[in-house]
Amino acid sequence: MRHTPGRFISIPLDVITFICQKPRTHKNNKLSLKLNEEELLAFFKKQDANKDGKLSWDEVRQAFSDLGASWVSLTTDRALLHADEDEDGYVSEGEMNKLIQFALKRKFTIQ
Ligand SMILES: [Ca+2]
Ligand SMILES: [Ca+2]
Repeated sequence: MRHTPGRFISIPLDVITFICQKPRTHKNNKLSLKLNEEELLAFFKKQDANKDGKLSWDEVRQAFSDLGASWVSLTTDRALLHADEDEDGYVSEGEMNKLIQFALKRKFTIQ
């Protein structure tokens, strides 16, 4: 026998297509729940990485990224436009409520 069969596994094209199109799941995909106001507040407070009591653009961006938002940077821009009333570039504790209202409207869930 001159040709030994190859050892590669042939994968049907539709399986490959399925794998490629499968949305990336969050690392902690134990539960998927819609967040209420209180949970969002707790969630956003946790995003204050440098503990200065306010959320920077990067911290808000990370929050929306964790929430699985699409167009994360654009969403962050919109969120800050909505929440950052004194336009200092940060969402302070007093402005946090506006950020939550913004997030609530978009019905984010944690997965
Ligand atoms: Ca901060
Ligand atoms: Ca502000």
